[in-house]
Amino acid sequence: MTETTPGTGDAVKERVRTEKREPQLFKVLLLNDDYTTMEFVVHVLEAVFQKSPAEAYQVMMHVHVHGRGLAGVYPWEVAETKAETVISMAREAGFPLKAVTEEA
Ligand code: TYC
Repeated sequence: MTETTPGTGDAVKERVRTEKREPQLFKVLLLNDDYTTMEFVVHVLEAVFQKSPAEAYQVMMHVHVHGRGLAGVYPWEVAETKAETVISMAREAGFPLKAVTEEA
């Protein structure tokens, strides 16, 4: 969609609407499993999602009890990168921890 800018005489300016749409946001969710240690999940939440130790513990316990929980909300590319970082850290450490993204 385009708009015209009034008050410019013959030189009517046309502007393509690029910056008016909000960036689409995505949730990064952690999933529970029986093998990843609580300590490792807390570490990931602090390191990748900049949670305080208390927040990280709360989110980890929410995932442990309810099966999944919100680690953070980001633009698409950031959300995908964080989910991949979680998975590669977990595989490196030998844990099956999963992280998924979902439209916010
Ligand atoms: N359920 C795991 C345990 O009891 C802890 C855990 C929490 C694992 C959150 C994954 O996303 C997770 N060791």
